[in-house]
Amino acid sequence: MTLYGYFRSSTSYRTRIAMNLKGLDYDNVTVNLAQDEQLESEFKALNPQGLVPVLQADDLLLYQSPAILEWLEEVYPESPLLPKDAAGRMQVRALSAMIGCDIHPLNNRRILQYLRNELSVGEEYVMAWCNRWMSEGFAALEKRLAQEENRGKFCYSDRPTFADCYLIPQVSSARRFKVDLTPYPNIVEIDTHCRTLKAFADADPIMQPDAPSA
Ligand SMILES: N[C@@H](CCC(=O)N[C@@H](CS)C(=O)NCC(=O)O)C(=O)O
Repeated sequence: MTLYGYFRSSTSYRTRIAMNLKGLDYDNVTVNLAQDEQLESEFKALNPQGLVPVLQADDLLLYQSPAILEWLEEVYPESPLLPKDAAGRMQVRALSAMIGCDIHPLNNRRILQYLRNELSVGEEYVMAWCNRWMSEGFAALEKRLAQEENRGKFCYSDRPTFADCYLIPQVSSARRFKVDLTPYPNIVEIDTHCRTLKAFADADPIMQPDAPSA
């Protein structure tokens, strides 16, 4: 399989974590978002939305990371990333959607570039925008995690699920935008635990071939 992505893209990062947790091998193709390669016709032929990730699996071209994760779960059921019971699956998908639908899209590059370049919003206010939506999203997520009776070492139970694949990249992004994480002890605890695991560590942006060397 070939993953078209970018080292710092949260949606590529969540896909890498899921693939690593399932022990799947894949090649990386870099789509450099900093150089707007996602908008070039060559990439738009793969995904007319001009968004990474895209996963090529034989003659299948998969797009939209939530759909990619679901496909991986169906086709590679070993090391499941969803609980066995319907209520558990609902909970994991809901926690994932809190991040994937309601936090990440507001802070995506194209949104921030629009604020900067077309609305002439200064960097200080761009940071404030990101902080606002990440903090609000994390506050609700923290409450959910604190109340979740099935919370274990991970967001749900003692096994990693989709929710952890979504959470860890979003925490990375929050750190990059200097969001204060002290009000979210459950989130920080899960993040700290996940980062001790190879599947998560290998998916980290700094470990990717397109990451700038230190
Ligand atoms: N819902 C899509 C969102 C994909 C997405 O937003 N990708 C970002 C990187 S994390 C991107 O390609 N951004 C390019 C841009 O904003 O121009 C998914 O989950 O795959």
